Amino acid sequence: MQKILVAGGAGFIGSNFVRHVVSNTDARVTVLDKMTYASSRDALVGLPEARLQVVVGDIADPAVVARLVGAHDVVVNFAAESHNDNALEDPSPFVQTNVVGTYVLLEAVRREGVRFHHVSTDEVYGDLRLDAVERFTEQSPYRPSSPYAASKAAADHLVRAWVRSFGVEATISNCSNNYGPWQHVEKFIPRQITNVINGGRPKVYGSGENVRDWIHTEDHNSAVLAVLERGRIGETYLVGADGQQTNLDVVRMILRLMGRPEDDYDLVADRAGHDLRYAIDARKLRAELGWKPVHSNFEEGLARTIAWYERHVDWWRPHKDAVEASYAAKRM
Ligand code: NAD
Ligand code: TDX
Repeated sequence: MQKILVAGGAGFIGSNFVRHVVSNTDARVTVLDKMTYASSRDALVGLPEARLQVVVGDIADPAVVARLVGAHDVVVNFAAESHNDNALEDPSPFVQTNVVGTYVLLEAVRREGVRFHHVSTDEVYGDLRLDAVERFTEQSPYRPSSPYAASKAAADHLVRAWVRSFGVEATISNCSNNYGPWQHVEKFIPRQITNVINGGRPKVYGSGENVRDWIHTEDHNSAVLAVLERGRIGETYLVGADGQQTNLDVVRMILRLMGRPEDDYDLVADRAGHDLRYAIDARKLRAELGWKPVHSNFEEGLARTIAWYERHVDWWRPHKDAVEASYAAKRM
């Protein structure tokens, strides 16, 4: 694995993956990123120039993709429109990037015979009941509930079909909710931390009883690298770190860690079609590839994430007002 093309490498998880690869392998990395509102050049600053090249371009643009793919040994696809609330406002970029973009990458790796890894989400499996202990496995049926999840599910199906029909050497990982540095302030945990830093209150959708299975983004990326290096072609690996929490419990933890009363939050309008619970059974990844998370204490990881947002006000503040104005217009 000498040269890796990382699509979406300027986003929250993709940029962390680039750092992980530079620190843990000898590979050279090319980032292909459209530099949407969700990207950040700052997240790639400080990496050695000899190891990293950044190309601004769209994964759905066949010419750009064709020019790059053949010059690499591996393509990893993090590029996506990633925020559920945006997909409910306008699904079109989700279909374009997540479905058509993945198709364009698949056609290029098919032509060039290049190894492909596709980064996906547990949301393709729909949701689980709150009062059950069941978790998603690699055998769970696809049952996406939201436009975002449906677009990711469509992309997964394309990858599987390209493996079976064309012999493309691909793997897929489906991960649970990530947290950590460089996550956009539109997302749940950064939104609440930055609300508190700004002297405001966390905003919890609906009853706050919805459950998400949190994993630190560094643990997600060590899993992606393990799948790239040791995963079996054609296989899917679920990635999760046994981090189930209700949204209310996360908000109370943030408030406590930031020295505010635990009931100092607002319940706001619920998200349409809001998935109740996600939970990952990652036994295949652990047993087959020997992967394990290092950030197993969620409260510690959250405290470090809070400290990071406190130190990086200059990075998130320019985006904060617009994000909050858009939520306020929806009473969220
Ligand atoms: P993000 O929104 O922070 O970053 C996405 C990146 O993709 C941005 O840099 C953006 O500019 C780029 N991009 C968007 N459209 C593009 C296009 N057409 N061409 C090239 N680049 C484009 O997203 P994230 O949270 O880092 O998620 C990365 C991947 O991981 C996504 O595929 C997402 O579905 C998946 N995932 C995310 C989570 C999570 O909790 N955030 C969990 C599981 C899986
Ligand atoms: O202000 C908020 N208040 C709130 O209660 C926001 C922004 C969210 N929420 C709730 C909705 C969810 O139950 O918090 C939970 C997490 O919300 P998001 O951060 O929007 O994440 P989610 O919709 O669960 O999807 C995330 O995980 C799976 C990522 O955004 C996806 O890209 C990934 O695939």
